[in-house]
Amino acid sequence: MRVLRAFVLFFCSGGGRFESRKKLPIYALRKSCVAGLNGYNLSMAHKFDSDSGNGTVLEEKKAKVKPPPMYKVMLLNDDYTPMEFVVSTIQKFFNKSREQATQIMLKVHREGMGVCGIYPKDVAGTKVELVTQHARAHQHPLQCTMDETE
Ligand code: TYC
Repeated sequence: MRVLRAFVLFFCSGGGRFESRKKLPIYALRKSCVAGLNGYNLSMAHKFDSDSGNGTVLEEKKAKVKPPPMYKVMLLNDDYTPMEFVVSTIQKFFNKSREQATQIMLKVHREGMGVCGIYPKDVAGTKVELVTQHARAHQHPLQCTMDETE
């Protein structure tokens, strides 16, 4: 390990192929190499490497990554679709047990609407399409819709 570190330090301080990066302050390159060798904080190495050569080290930006918007996929009640068909549909497309599917179906039947699952937009859209196709293929008017969560 010591030999390897000496070897890397030699190259990083301008003795090797890194000559094209000579303008970077040597301490920065050394630090980045040692950090890499020791196996911690590789992102620090990145930070030092981003030194543009005039001694100015750019500050790291805080990552502002929002989670993707999520969508509820819901079934609506109607007077014609058989309860059994709704239960089997929920099981098939929303990966619910028979008991869970029955509870969701009864909620829709009593309250007019019920949530079958929450997914990213593309997945939710696909579920709505597949459930609607499935219902139409069996001549049922079952309605499936989606809505962004708060
Ligand atoms: N109301 C229907 C009936 O009495 C059952 C039903 C439940 C239909 C849920 C749609 O999303 C639904 N046969």
